[in-house]
Order: sequence, then structure tokens, then C-alpha cells
Amino acid sequence: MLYPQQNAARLTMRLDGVWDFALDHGSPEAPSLDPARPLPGAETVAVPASFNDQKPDRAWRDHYGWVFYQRRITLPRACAGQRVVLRFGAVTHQARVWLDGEPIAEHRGGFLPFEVEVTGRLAPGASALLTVAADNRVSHSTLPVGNEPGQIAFFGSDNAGIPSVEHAKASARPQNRPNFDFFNYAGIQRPVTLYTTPAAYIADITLVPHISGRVEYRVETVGDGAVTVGILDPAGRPVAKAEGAAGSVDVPHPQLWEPWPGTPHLYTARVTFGEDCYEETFGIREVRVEGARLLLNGRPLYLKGFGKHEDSPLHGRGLDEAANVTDLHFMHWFGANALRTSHYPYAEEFYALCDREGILVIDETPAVGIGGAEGDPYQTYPLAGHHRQVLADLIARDKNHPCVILWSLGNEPDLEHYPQSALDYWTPLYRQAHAQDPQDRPVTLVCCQNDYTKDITTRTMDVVCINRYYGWYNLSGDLDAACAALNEELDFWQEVGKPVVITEYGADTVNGLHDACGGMFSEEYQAEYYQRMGEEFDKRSFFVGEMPWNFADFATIQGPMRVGGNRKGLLTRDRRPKLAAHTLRRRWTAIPNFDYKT
Ligand code: BDP
Repeated sequence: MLYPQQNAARLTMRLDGVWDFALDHGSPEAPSLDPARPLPGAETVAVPASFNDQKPDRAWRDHYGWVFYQRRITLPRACAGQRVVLRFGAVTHQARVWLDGEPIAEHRGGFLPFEVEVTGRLAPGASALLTVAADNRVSHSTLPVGNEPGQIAFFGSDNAGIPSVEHAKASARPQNRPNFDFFNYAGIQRPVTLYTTPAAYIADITLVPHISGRVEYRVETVGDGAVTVGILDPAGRPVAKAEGAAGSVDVPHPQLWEPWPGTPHLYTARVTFGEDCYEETFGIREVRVEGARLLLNGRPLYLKGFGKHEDSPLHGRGLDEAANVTDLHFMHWFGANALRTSHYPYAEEFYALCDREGILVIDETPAVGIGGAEGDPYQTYPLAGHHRQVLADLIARDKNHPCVILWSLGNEPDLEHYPQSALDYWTPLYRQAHAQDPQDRPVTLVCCQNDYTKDITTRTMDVVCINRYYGWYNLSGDLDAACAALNEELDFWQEVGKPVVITEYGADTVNGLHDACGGMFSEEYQAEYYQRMGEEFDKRSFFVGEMPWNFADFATIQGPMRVGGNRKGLLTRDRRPKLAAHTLRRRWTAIPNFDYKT
């Protein structure tokens, strides 16, 4: 799916700004507000951003169900004769869209774009009332996963069995009970764009670059016309060209895309089709797994980076370009080269930044929290169809990004209690990712700390990604025991013979809390923890990456395990380094991207 682009053939109008807003108090199944009329008692809200933190009011923060957004839009007369498309970067988690009260689009899933053609519905020179409804409910049938009424939220404490507690739970107000550890931010969280194309247009571009310099391409078009493809080198000079909707071009002396501090050279494919044109940026690089090594451009790669969140003050999970740019500059400061889009696809704008800044990305679907309720989650809930859809849409959206080197099918599902059922669920997704990705990148699934001997799924992935909290959720405060346990487990993975990345490990740390004995929650504990873990990782040649949890402190649901959110950040939520940030910085600036373990 192409990102909206302003160029010689296309006009792009961002509809961001301040919109009208109202919480819907009807039933979640049947919202009560009328999309054809101005919202009664409308308040103001900024778009794009999560709505939750934009007003100091629990009704906004804890709303359950639908919210409505509204504004008038006008199509300039200059757009006459053009095809017109209305596009949403993401509306979380379900969306309905109306133009002058007429339903024009519905979408399920809160982290991927969708669009609808409005040519003819919106006449050039005319204006219309645009209404968007967003539903923030999560359940065992959504991705990410939420708990049902009566069940407890992630890290909640339920004191099960105490009659008074049970009765209060049974009559509690309807509310979201996420089965994941991040705040359930919602609303129109990414840009809304009205864009034009000529009537005959370029619908999609697929690029498969090889380090030999050969670039295979395929252009999908609608209408009549002829396709040309020109390749521009990183300095913008034309270096190769071809004609036809599919084929290949050869780039002479290819400058390869490499992660920072190497140079992430970016080429451009300039595609024309009749009146239309589109410029798609790409990098020439190859990624593959060989034995227990992860290779980039044929060289053994070591990943240093973070699990992250889209999370910033005021914006919540909404696109915050300043936060994104700052975060990538901080990645360089750390000497990091990689991140995981835990636990959902991030905004498209972020991947474009990673391409440019040379940050490798493990790109994750929103499948977080599968399991944790009674029974086999794979047999009990209708998740598979939606999961297949979001995986397909994720690959369609991100397939051309050089920064994306690994697809993550999901985070920490139950793989232990129903091992065969889990394997039967994840294997088709694994195959789908390989079949659908034109670049055929490696595929992984990030596994929770569990009885790894019972998990028969993780070992089938191309890269073994493990989240481990030795020394925090278990063996708490005892780093000697934590290192011993980690080593015993690593012996197990060594036998499996695949590359292993630790995709989460960490310790909650209250900035400013110091302790001469380095007790838990102190800055000293976090610093020592990373120091000790790093020493263990260095002993294992198959261990090809370390990704502390988390880049920065982030907002979560309330619960007895969280003090104003998750405090495992190396940075505070307002991006101030904790003591351990300096520890990691010293370590990572001394670790090269390539050949660290050979
Ligand atoms: C893991 C989850 C992550 C949590 C983290 C933690 O993957 O989302 O935030 O633990 O507990 O289970 O900090």
C-alpha cells in the first residue's frame, strides 16, 4: 500500500488539526450519536493523537466503547477530474466513517492504514461533513487481546474467591481490561489525508533489491497507460531505467544500505504511468539466516537496541514526529542499531525515519496477549482470520522498507499450555509471512518466559526471540542466581542451533532512587543488571542480539505492579537517561554491527 505522496501528479491534503469530539454513551453495540448531524455538546480534540490524555477527566481517560470525531472538509476545485481518496493512518481499534451521514468505510484493527475512494461523493469545490467513530474495546477476539468482564487485567490482582470482591467485580462498570501491559490509547492516532491521483493511477509498487545491484520490480496499475521505472542513486542521479509493469533493472556499483554508524544509502525508484508518477525509496541490502547467524549483506550482524512503544506525554500513542526524531537521535547516542515495534505496527512515518537513520526494525503485528484465560485460546476464540488479515496488511504496507529485517508474528502468546494447538496456529502464519513477503525476510515469534522445554513453536522460527526476566519477575534481586538460570536456558537454545535474540529483559527503575546496596527499583540495580547480563551474552556465539525492555518509561493500565506506568525505561518518559543508559551506551559504542561473534 503506497503512502500518500505530494508530487507533480498528486495533491496531498492533511486533515489534521483540531476536530469536534464526543464520547458516545449508547451501548457499544449500537452507538447513539447521529453521524449525519453536528455532534451535540462537542468538545475539541487534536488529530492525530490519542484522545485519552487530552482532557484531565476520567471520563475521557477510561472511556469504554465508541467516540465520535467530526469536521467539515472541502475539496478544492483544482481537484476536478482527479481521483480522490480519503486515507486514515490508523484509527484504534475499530473505525466507521461517514460523509454527510452516508457510511463510506469500516475498518477493524487499530494500527494499520485504510482508505476509501471518495471521487464523485465529494464534488470539487463542495464541502461535506466528515464523521469518524472509533471503538476502543479489546477482548479475546481482538488484536491486541483484552479480557472479558469478570476477568482481571494484565498484572491485576483479583483476590479470587473473596465474596465481596467477586460481587463488586460482577457489578463493576463496563471497562477495558487489556491483556497487555501498555495503556489502551485510542482514537484517530495517525494522520488523516485527502489525496488525489490521476484517473488512471499507480496502485502499488514492489521492489526486491539484491546486493548484486539487480532490482526486481512490479508495478500495479489501474487504467490504461505504460509504465516506466527510473532508478536514482543516493545523490539523486539517474543510474538505471526500465519499461513495463514488471521486470528488473541493474544498478551499477550498488552502495549498500547499512545500519548506523554505517551509511544507510537510499535509492529511489521513480515510476511513471500515464499522467501519474510516484517515487518509492529503497535500500539495497539482503538479510538471511544461516545456521545460528543472522546475516546482513552476507555479514554476521549483531543487534543492539530496544523494545519500544509509541508513547509520549500528551500525544499518548498518537503520531509524535518530534518524539520519533528525538528517539532515533537517542538510539545513535546509545550506539544502538535496532528496535522492535513492540507490540503493534508503528506509524508509517517512523519506518521512513528508520530507513533514513539506519535503524534495523523487527516489525511486529498487534498480536499481543493471546492466552491467559480459561481454556485453549486458539480453539476458543476466533482470532486466526483477523490475524491473517493484519499480517497480510502489515507486509503489504512495509514490504519495501530496507529497515525492516524481520517479521514478528506476535508477542508472548501462550505456547506452553496447549503446545500442539499453538504450533498449529502459528505455523500457517509463519508460512504466510514467507509466502507474502516479496523479499522473503526471516520470520519470528517473540516468546514469553515459560517452560521452554514444553514450547514446540519458538524453535520452529527462523530466529529465536526470547523475553526473559531472570532477576526481576523471578530470582528477584539475585543477579548471581539470575545469571545461572539464564545460562542453563541458553544451553538449551544452543542445542536448537538457531540465532537467538533476547527481545526483552529489564528491571523497573525509579529515576532518582539510589541504593548503596543496589536493591531492586534503584538506578544501581538496573545498571548492574545490564552489566551482568551483557557479560553472559558475550559468552555465546549463537546469541546475536540484545534488546533491553524498554527504551523509555511508558504509560500502562493501573495495577498494583505499576507506579505511574512501566518504569523499565532506560530513559524516563520525558527522555532523561537513567544511570543504566550510560552503562549500555559504553557497552554498545564498543560493539560493532558486524562480526562481533566470529
Ligand atoms: C513482557 C511484555 C511487555 C511488558 C513486560 C514487563 O512483553 O509488554 O511490558 O513484560 O513486564 O511480558 O515489563
